[in-house]
Amino acid sequence: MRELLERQVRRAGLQNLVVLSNRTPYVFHGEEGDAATATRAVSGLVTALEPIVMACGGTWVGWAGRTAEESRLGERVAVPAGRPAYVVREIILSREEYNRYYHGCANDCLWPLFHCFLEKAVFDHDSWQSYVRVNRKFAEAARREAGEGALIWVHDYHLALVPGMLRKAGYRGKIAYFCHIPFPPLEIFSALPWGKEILTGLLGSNLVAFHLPGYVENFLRVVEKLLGAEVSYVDGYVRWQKRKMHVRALPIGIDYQEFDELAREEETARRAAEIRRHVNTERLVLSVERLDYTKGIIEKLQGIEEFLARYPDYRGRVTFLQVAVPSRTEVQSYANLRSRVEEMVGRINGQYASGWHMPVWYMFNALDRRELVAHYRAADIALVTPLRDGLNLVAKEFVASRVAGDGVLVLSPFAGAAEQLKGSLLVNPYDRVDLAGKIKKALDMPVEEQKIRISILQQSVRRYDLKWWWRGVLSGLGWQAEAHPENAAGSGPLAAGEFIPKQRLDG
Ligand code: GDG
Repeated sequence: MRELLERQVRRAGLQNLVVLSNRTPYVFHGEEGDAATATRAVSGLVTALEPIVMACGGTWVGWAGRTAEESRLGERVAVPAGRPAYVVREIILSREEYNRYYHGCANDCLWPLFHCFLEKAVFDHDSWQSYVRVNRKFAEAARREAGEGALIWVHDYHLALVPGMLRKAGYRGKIAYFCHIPFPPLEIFSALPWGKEILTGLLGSNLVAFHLPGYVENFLRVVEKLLGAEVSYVDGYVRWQKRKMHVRALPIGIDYQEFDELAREEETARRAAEIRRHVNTERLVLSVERLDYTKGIIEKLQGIEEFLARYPDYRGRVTFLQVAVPSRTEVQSYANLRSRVEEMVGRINGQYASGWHMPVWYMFNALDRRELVAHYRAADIALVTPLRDGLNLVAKEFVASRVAGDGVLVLSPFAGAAEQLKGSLLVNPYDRVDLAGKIKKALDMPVEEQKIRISILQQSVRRYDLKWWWRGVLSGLGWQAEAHPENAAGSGPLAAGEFIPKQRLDG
């Protein structure tokens, strides 16, 4: 994988990669930015991007978890400790910026709005001003890091103004922007008081990319209506202020080989067997996600409760294991969500535990990578039921880790990944009766059918992997990128339908 990514970079003539995201993959602790004592950030963005930055080298600009009285540029640290592959350029936020830019604007306004939870979005003008200031700091840091032939690659909704700011400051090199979350329809986006500023910011890029064709269409429509720009839905571009920007749908892939190999290791198999012995159950149903309202954990627990009420034969035989990764823990509404989840787990266990059997096991922490893959292997079923999710990598990782070829993926159609993962069992996460029914269907599914479905899913996840995605980014920027025989499909303007396998099984 690494060699191939490196070859693609050489072929494109890319000399320096500067990645910008709100958070870096490392969280620094204490006074000094020290790679040896840093901890890892858990997020889909980090999982997806880090293998590329490890292979290409370059600089990753972002917040590494430290705040101070005054914001400033922090450390420049080569990571990982002992075998450095790239540099983290730390931005230290002031406490005010942390509260306003990060929580007030990014978490409380843009995150709910882009996920279509309009009623949760808070529009605070002071927070917006802070967002503008922090975006400027990121833009300045990026300019300092980028030399000749560089690509500045900006990620996610926290930094939407950066491309436009770079252009305004006279930067002429290539800029790409990737949005990891959904892009909302015009009717929702129009509620944002600073919508035009966000669009102007994004259009500083040469390439703006989203996971799905539907998000691309929403974006083009918004640009057309709010800015009056010329757009092409067929060829995927925007013409505006004498510049042409390409807009693509490029759903992120995972490093399939890494998950496959890790899952096959003896140590992982041994650990998976150990997990099964500990849980001591006939059937194990797994969920893994950050504790966030978009992930639908409450609704899923309601479905589990309904399942146990409706199908008494399964009581004492099925265990649901919920791994909830701590996220935005200092935000009151997230703390409230955690209390509600824990209260529901307690209630379900209180009602349905029998003997030593607990129907729901719950963990509020992150697992390390091997442990995560061991859990993917140990489970019979993965329940991935977000209310709305840009893509969802957990679903893909579960599929890649099923090295015995069995298992069932129960998936919400509101996860972007559902467009690619056609062998999954689709469920409406808002409907507890459907959830209960699909859990039963998954438990009753014959192994032969499981194997057909997993094999279809694996073909798709393997083919549209991380290399495919990176090649799509490079070619979207007009660079020749080397195809790999395994995933040689091109990436058209909207890539619509291209990544949807022909074989289908009904959910
Ligand atoms: C955003 C978008 C989009 C989870 N628990 C543990 C752990 N993880 C890793 C998984 C996976 C990642 O975190 C989660 O990625 P998701 O894609 O599921 O979700 P978000 O964090 O919300 O990601 C999402 C993604 O960006 C990429 O564009 O798909 O829609 O919301 O990789 O493996 N990793 C470890 N221990 C855990 O306990 N080590």
